[in-house]
Amino acid sequence: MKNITPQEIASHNTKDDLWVAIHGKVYDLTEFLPSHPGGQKIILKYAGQDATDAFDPIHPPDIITRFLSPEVCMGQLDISTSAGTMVKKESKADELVRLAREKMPRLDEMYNAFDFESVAKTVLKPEAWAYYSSGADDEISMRENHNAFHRIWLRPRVMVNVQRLDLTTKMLGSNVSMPLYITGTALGKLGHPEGELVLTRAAAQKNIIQMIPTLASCSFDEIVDMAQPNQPQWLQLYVNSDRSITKKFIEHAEQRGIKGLFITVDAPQLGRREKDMRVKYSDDGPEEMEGQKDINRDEGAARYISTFIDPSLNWEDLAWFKTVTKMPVLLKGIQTPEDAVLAARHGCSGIVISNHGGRQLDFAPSAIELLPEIMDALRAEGLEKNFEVYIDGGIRRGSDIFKAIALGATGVGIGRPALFAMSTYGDEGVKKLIQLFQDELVMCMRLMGAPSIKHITRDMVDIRNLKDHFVQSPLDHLGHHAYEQMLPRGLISK
Ligand code: 173
Repeated sequence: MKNITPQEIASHNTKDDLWVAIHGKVYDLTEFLPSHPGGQKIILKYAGQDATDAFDPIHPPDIITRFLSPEVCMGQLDISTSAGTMVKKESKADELVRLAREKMPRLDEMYNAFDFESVAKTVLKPEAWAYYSSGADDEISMRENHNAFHRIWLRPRVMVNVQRLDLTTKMLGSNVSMPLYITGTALGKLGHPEGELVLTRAAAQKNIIQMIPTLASCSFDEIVDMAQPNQPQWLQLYVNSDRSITKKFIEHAEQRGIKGLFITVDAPQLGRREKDMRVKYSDDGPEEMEGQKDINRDEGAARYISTFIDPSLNWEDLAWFKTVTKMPVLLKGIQTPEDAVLAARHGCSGIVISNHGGRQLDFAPSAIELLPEIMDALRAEGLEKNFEVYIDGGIRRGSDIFKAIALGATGVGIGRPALFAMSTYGDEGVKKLIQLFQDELVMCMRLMGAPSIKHITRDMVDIRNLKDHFVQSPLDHLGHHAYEQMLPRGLISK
C-alpha cells in the first residue's frame, strides 16, 4: 500500500478533490461526498485532514469496506516521518467547546441530574447535543415524561423506624445496590471518547446494571470485556431484517453471560428528530447544496444506521426468540395494558414501559402514567407473577424512582442523565450522578417511612391527577432551564 504524507493529503482539501485519513488509511471521498447520509458539511470540515475522531462515534468499524469501493483507498498514512502526525485544525465549533470545557463548574457543584444536563448543553459539540437532547416532532412526549411525575403526590407515613435503610433489590435475578439501571442509548462516543465503556465502569463501581445498546459506538465485546467478573449486564436488541445476524448476536450475548435480552419494539422506523436533522445541514450554504435538490434531509446519521431494523417484527416472532436463547426475553417499548398482557401471554419475562425517551411517537404517554393501569391489567389476568415491569423516561429525581416502585415497577432506567454525566465529567460524573440518585432515594424513603424497597407500596402515592393532562403543574425551573427550546427555521440559537 502506498505511503501518503500528511502534506499530500492536505493538498486534497476542496469539494472537487477531497481526501481524508481515517484510522491510518487515506480515502478519496470526492465522488462519495454528495451521497453521504450525514450531509456534506461534516466531510468538508475534515477535507485534507484526519477525520478519525469525527468518524468513530457514528460509524460501525466495517462500514467503509461495506459501502465504498476499494479504489477510493489511496494508500496509508505515512507515519514513518515526524510529519506523520497530522496536525488537526481547530474549527470554530471545536474552539467553542474547548473554551466552554475550561469554564465548566467543578463536579462537586453538581447537585442533581439537571445540573449535568445544563453543563452538557454548554460543552457538547452541537451535533452531539442535538442528537442526545432531541425528541420526536414537537417534543411533547419527551417533556411529558418528567412532567408526569409532578402529577403524583406522596403520602408520607411517620413514626416508622428509619434509622437503617436498605435500597438493595433484585432485578432479573441479579443483586443490585438500588432499583436503577443505565438503559441502552446509541452513539456514546459522541459525548465521550471512550463512549459506553465509561458507563460500564461506573455501573460496576456503583453496583447497578448497564444495558448494552445494539448501536453502541464501542463494540459489544469491548463493553463486555470492560465489565468486572460477575458484573451483570443486559442487552438492548434491535432485530435485524436478516434474522441469521440477530441469531448469531443473541447466541454470542448469551455465551458472554448477558443476563437479559431486551427487544426494542417501539422503533420499526426511527422517529423524526428535527433538532438532530437541522444541525447536520445547518451550515450547508448554496454551494454545498448545488446539484442536490433531491437530497433526503430526513436522513441523519441515526436514521441511516438504523435502516437494518426489521419493521416486520411481530408477536409471532416471539416463539422463535425463545428457541434461540435461554436468556430472559423482555420487550422494551410497551405502551398499553393490552400489549403488556400480550407480552406476558407470549412468555416474556417482563417489559420496559417506554416511549423511547420521547424520541419515537410524539403523544405517546409517559411510562409512569401507564404503569398503574398496566399493573392492574396484569393482576386482573393473573400474569404479574414472575413478570418484571420496568419503566424508563423522565427519571430525574430519587422521588421519581420511589413513585415508580410504589406503582409496581421492579426498577427504572435512565438514559439521557447518564449520557450527560458521562459527556461532562466522565467516570466520576456518572458515579456522582448515581450517588445523587441514591442520596435522593434515601432521603425520600426515610421521609416516607419506607425502610426498604419492599416497604414502598402503592398506598404511599396519590395518583388521582395522573391521567389528567390539563391540570397546571408547578413549573420545574431546573428542567425548564436545561431544556433547549425548539426554534423555527432561521432562528437556531447555537
Ligand atoms: O433513539 C435513538 O436514537 C435510537 O434508538 C437509535 C436507533 C438507531 C440508530 C441510532 C439511534
